[in-house]
Amino acid sequence: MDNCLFCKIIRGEIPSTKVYEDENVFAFRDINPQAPVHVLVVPKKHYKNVSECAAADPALAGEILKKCAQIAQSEGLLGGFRLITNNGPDACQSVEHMHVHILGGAKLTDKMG
Ligand code: DGP
Repeated sequence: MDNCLFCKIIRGEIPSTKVYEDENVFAFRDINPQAPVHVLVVPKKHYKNVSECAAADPALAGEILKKCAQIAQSEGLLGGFRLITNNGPDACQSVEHMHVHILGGAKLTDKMG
């Protein structure tokens, strides 16, 4: 996707603070962190949201969850962490490239919506 922000980050055309990369997955720090640790985990292949990714490639969707757990561990989030994926306008998804937020590093609020 030529004009997708996260595709540009994956290609290195826009700088980011990379946390993890492999053949299928890229992870980087959120530009506007909502917690002491705030990492975005994205598939390298462009899917607009988790609904599209899970329908087209459920193995990749599962792999992303596995990588989220591994990254949370490597970030030292031993006391717990939260995964969020905003899917569509009612969830205020602002970047239409599937991504999972990893939030942690402090006691998070119990309010999620
Ligand atoms: P969402 O609202 O779920 O679509 O989250 C999109 C996130 O992307 C938001 O938390 C801010 C982050 N973000 C937007 N632009 C950039 C950028 O250029 N670099 C980085 N690292 N993060 C960005």
